[in-house]
Amino acid sequence: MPAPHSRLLWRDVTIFDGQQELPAPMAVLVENGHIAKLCRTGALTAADTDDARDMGCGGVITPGLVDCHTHLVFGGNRADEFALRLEGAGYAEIAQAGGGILSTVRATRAASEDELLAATLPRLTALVADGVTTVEIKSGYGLTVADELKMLRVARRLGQAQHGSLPVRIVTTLLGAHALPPEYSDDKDGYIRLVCDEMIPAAAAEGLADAVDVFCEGIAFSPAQCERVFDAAARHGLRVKAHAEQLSNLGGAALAARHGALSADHIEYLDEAGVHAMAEAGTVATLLPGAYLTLRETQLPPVEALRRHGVPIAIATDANPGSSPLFMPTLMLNLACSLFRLTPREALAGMTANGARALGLADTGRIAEGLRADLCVWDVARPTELAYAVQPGRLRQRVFNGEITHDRTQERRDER
Ligand code: DI6
Ligand code: FE
Repeated sequence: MPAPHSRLLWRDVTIFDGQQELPAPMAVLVENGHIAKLCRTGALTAADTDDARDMGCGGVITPGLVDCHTHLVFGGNRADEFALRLEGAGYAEIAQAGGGILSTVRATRAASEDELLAATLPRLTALVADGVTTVEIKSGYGLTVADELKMLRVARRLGQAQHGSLPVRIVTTLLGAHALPPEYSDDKDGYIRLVCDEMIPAAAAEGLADAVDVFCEGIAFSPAQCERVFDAAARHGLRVKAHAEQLSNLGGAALAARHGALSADHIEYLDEAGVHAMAEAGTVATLLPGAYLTLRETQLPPVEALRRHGVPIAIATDANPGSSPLFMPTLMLNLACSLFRLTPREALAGMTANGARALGLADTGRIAEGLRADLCVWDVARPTELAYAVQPGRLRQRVFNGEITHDRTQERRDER
């Protein structure tokens, strides 16, 4: 590890600031965990360069990637279900037969907090190695008060400065209303009461959840049930989000928007009225091309309408054992373009500035003076290349909260 240094300087770089590419050549100065200066290289003063460590020239600097929708903590895996689907079984069909999400629930309940932590670390490591500096992690495979809190505790521990944690910021979301657990198989409303009256208050009391999510779908919960969850979240001062319009159109995104949701996610089946409601509320549209690909969806999200109404679009992995066992954020940049026809600029904004917005974070996801220094330096000439080619190994340097956590140029120097 290179020694920490208080002033870090990059020159003659191309910047993608979270929304757009800035005309090169630019310089970035990081000091005390923040972006102290962003200017043309030629505009640097002696005071800027004095005593600053030279971090190199060339390449592209983007904000650290923000993966705003993951289910990273889970027990077991669903490779068998993957094989079943290849033999023709459907995702909803498997779920209704007690497999799918519920098979992960069984494995997650059976695992201890330490076991879940150990299982999650390599997945989180993969995201971090691909440039992620902020990741949202949902619960939703416990479905009892104790097991949901266990999952959230694991997520919190992964990001806290202690042995076994990684240099990444973790935002947690309580997804108690993800699936109906078998104990409540003929009492959906009873389970929703448990979520509202016990899970949300307990997670809030322990400070374990930053937001509350629901799965609004025929195979999960109705809009009326989701609304009860949103009301309970509001009573505990928690922002909401929703898995909505993934397999059908129930109006879940518009409902979430009316409750001030940070984001509505998936939204392949979203209609114009839903897009309008999201625009009115400033709710981010989080598109999840990994789930679309894995489930071989054919209904495309309404990208053109989202653009027309000015709804910010985020892109995330949805990393989970069932519908998106894909732990590679930069792949999502490519898939968002190839499958959803986003432009490379939109895809990059989706994993930086708009991803941060989907989490309610204003201090990361963008490169601007005064913001937290969460940055990636890539061995490419133009930002577009990051979405164009799926090519691991291009992350030259990673800066988390002003500290270098990964530096290939240093490794090369050390080898000599
Ligand atoms: N939609 C999804 O894509 C994930 N959850 C959800 O509500 C899938 C979770 C899983 O299949 O395990
Ligand atoms: Fe999801």
